[in-house]
Amino acid sequence: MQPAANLNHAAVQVEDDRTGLTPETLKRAFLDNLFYIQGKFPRLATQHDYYMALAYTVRDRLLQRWISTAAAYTEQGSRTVAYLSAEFLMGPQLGHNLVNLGIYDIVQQAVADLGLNLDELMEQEAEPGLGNGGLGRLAACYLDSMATLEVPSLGYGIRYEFGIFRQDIRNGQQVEVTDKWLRLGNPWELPRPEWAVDVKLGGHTEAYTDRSGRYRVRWIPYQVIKGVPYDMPIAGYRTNTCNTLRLWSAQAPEAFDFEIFNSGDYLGAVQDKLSSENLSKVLYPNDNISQGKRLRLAQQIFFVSCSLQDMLRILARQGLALSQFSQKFVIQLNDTHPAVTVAELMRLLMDEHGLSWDAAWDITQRSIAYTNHTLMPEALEKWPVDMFGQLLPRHLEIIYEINHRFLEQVRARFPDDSDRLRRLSLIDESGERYVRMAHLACVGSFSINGVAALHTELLKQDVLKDFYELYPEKFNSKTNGVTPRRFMVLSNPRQTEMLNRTIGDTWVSRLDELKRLEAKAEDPSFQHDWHMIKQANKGDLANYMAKQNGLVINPESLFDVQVKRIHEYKRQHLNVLHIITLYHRLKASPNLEVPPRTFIFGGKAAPGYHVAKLMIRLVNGVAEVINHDPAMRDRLKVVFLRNFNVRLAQRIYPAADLSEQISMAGKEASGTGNMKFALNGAVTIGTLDGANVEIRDEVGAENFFLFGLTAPEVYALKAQGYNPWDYYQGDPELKQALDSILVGTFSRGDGEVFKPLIDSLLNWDPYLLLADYQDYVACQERVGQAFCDRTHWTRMSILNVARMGLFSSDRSIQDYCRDVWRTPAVPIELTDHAQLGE
Ligand code: T68
Repeated sequence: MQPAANLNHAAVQVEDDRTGLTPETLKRAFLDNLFYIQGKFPRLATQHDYYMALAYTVRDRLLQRWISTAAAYTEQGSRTVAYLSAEFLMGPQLGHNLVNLGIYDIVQQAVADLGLNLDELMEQEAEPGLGNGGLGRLAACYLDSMATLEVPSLGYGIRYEFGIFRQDIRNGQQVEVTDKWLRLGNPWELPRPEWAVDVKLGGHTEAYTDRSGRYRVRWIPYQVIKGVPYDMPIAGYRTNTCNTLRLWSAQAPEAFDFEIFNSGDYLGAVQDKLSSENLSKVLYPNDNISQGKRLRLAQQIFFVSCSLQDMLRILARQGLALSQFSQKFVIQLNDTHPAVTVAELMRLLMDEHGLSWDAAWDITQRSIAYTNHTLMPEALEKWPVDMFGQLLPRHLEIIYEINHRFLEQVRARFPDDSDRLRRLSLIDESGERYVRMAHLACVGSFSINGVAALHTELLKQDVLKDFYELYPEKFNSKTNGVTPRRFMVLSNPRQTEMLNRTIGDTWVSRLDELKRLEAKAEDPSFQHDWHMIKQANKGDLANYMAKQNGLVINPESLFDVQVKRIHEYKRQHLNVLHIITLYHRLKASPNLEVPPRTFIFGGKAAPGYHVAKLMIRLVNGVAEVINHDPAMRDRLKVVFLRNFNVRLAQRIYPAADLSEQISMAGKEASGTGNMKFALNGAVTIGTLDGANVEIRDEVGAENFFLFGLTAPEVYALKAQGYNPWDYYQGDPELKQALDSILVGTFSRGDGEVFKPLIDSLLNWDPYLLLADYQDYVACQERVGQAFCDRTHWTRMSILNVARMGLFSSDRSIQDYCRDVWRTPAVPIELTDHAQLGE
């Protein structure tokens, strides 16, 4: 796959069992770890034992970099990005670490020499699914890029005991199964109990005057919870840098164990202990919806407080003063989930470290930057003031004071504009009173960014309009990106090998170099090889679908793929309406000339989101009918792949011909799946939404299938009064498609099942499926025709890859470093710290 690592061992004399890279050393180390860590020998070992032994062998090879990196940052007091996120959707670690260390091939060889298969061992890993979708995966891509670009960074989040649920499909319906990813142990983490901190919850506050006569506030909490950090290594691609992802696990504080003795209420104390540990028990499985649950707010303050206390500890250990906080750290808030940072940093600086309001506010505002990820009103977090005050009485006081001072400023700038004050206030007082977390984030940050150009524009014009008028200088746009290490090198070895052969291998960390492929787009022999690679990848996915879904899939058919969270705004059901239409057309005209197609879906629905679950059921209902219709054999197939996660994503992108990015314009903040598909040679069918706009600009309009209303057209249509019924009555094919669902064609004759879904479309249709249907179906016809011209299609595929350089997460991170963080790179020298006296 790639040449052995350019491992900089200049400074390191020993090539021992924990660092050596010859096949002999690797094999010895592997067997040693199997024996001494797993306590197994080959005859008794399971595949999972072998996986663990290999994981420890690889981890050993990361540790020198990890420790050298930590030492360098400590010694140099390097400016560090603290990336705060409630989600890190890391995906499997083994393969990715092998790629970044540059030891994939040599380890594969060593493993094969032992009679084992690397792919099978990688399958043993339980993936850390500590995120829902795009937001969590973006955080993981950014960690990879920060390490690759040698940017000092610390990811901070929660070590959920249960990540995103596993999705099973029974009778066409989603069933959720808990994700016990830690059950067999996690070789990629090191617990650091010595750096545990306490987090307070509940109770009340008291005012007092300190010895110098100053007014102070003391918080008497109802409950204290201990946060224990677990560190994961984040290796850069072929650099010596190995940064840290620090995840907090909630535990009962030691005091509990002591009280158990004294109070005599042993079981009661154990109960309390269990309830403390509930805090980091489970990831909330909602994407783009805020539920307003107390436990969720408790999770947020828990990881935020732990992380800020950790930063203050690091600051002190490096001998820096509190006033230097914003020089040492820049805190990036990944959406509003960690927005309570603004109040907690104020509290720590004032109440625990004695700073004045003004000094604390100065530090806070200089240190925090906020990224918004959504335009969905239901995703904007707000907490009932009562609930907030019960859990965080001191933070509520601080937020009131921030609000008071903030509104004073607004009043000074916009006198007699009480409407504006109401709109800007950190407290929503229109009904039940709420704390608005996005407002807190905007006031407390020096930078506010959207995740694609269109998204940022819509934030300025709509969702955060008043803040834009107040602080235009804070606003900036940072178009998302994805890591080519995981989503090309690791997941698509065939395409990687061909790119390496054609343009060398430097594109992996300089993605614009893909441009050089353009010269090959017309070359017939290159086109042929390109096509064969796609076919081979499709063959692999076809085999997987045969095993998983028991279907015979023709790898020559057009693989038309939509994988992402299931959500009405993402419009998987628009895709389904097209499938049904095509089905009806083929039934009516069996000689219709269309290429055979395989429609592939994947994605999880939030467990409480009934319409999304119905959408899954609809896909499976349509699949059942079409896949069993002999007239559709070799023409249409519909597949729902269960349990879409990072590992499955890596199988799917390389095999896609067509990428479905069909959200209603103005709703998808950016999308990142769109980038992963195009980087793997899929052509996009999409609306002018999120980063689709920029992708189309880059790859060229002639290499992108555009359809649908634009964001301004969506606003206009809604303003003028949208009536879906008109479209239903006006288009016989659309009517036929909807009617067939309604009468039970795809639910074994049961006309009730999909009624809520169809009723909502006919009476309301908030995401304008019916308005976009005709244009979508027409666009799909053009897709079908284009696919039949293999040369033309292959050329589009090559040009898509060649022109996707902009969408590397390395470029996104460089933009953040330049415009927001001002963090210089810190190259790491490898030193041997495994010696006493150092
Ligand atoms: C996604 N947001 C955006 N949210 O939808 C997507 N929400 O357009 C964008 O590309 C991506 O962020 C990265 O910027 C999410 O994924 C959530 O997952 C989420 C989780 C909890 C609460 C609300």
